[in-house]
Order: sequence, then structure tokens, then C-alpha cells
Amino acid sequence: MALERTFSIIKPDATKRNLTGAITAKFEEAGLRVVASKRIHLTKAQAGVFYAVHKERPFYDELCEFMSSEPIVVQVLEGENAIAKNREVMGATNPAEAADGTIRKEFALSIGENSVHGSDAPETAKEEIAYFFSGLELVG
Ligand code: RTP
Ligand code: MG
Repeated sequence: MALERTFSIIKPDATKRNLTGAITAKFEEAGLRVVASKRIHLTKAQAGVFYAVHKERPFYDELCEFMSSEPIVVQVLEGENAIAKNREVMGATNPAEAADGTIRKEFALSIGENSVHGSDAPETAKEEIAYFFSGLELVG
């Protein structure tokens, strides 16, 4: 299979606890290469645009508040089957249900403060990468 790219966020609960390196190591150990990375601090409005798909859900306001509470690290990960591989390494959304060895099992605090985001499909990966990175920032 050809190389695929996916979009990842190391969320505020993780950057705050200095877990950026430990989480990035998990990606690299799984064969995912970091081809772009930056630390940013979203406004609540910017988080709201990113999570617009969830705007009718009861946790939307809390999620946008959380995602703008501290800096995050946004990354583009590349590898074979990168979207599925990244979601496998992240583990289930709820850390109580995440498999051993996954990022969320090891690091997440709760279903909301769950340390990482990863794109769920090729179309969303493309949109999410374009929302955060310009072509000049993407080095193959
Ligand atoms: P993500 O989008 O962050 O990679 O996570 P996901 O696909 O596993 O989860 P999704 O259903 O897309 O939800 C997005 C994020 O919203 C927060 N959430 N809170 N309080 C709750 O019940 C609840 N449910 C979801 C989580 O931060 C989740 O990652
Ligand atoms: Mg999702």
C-alpha cells in the first residue's frame, strides 16, 4: 500500500503533563513518521470550527473549552495505512475501554481529556491537515 498521511493532535491534558515526547515515541515505534509538527494555542472559536461536526453533542462546549485551555501539538503522521494505524495506537475514545499498550490506556485521564486526536478517514485527514498546515510546512 502507498504511504498515507493522517492528522494528529496531542491534547492539552498531555502537553500540560509533559507527555509530548512519550506520545510521539509511541507513533514512531508504530512506524509512523512525523512529517510536520508545531505547538499552538487554539482560541475557543478555532476549536469550535475544528469540532463543528460535534456541535449538537452535549459535550461540545466542554470539548471546545478543554481544547483551548492549554497549548496543543498538531502533527502530520505518515506511514503505510497511517489513519488506521494511528487510531490503533491511540486506543478507544474512553480510556476505560482502551487496549493495553495504547496511548489512551497509558495516559488519558477521562473520555474527554483523552490525550490525543486522530483523523478517522482519508477525507477528514485531508481537511484537518489543510486546516492546520500550509503546503510549505509539509516535508515528505
Ligand atoms: P478524536 O476525534 O479526538 O480522535 O476522538 P474519537 O474519534 O475517538 O472521538 P469522537 O467521538 O470523535 O469525539 C471527539 C472527542 O470529543 C471528546 N468526547 N467527550 N464527554 C464525552 O462523552 C465525550 N465523548 C467524546 C473526546 O475528547 C473525543 O476524543
Ligand atoms: Mg473523532
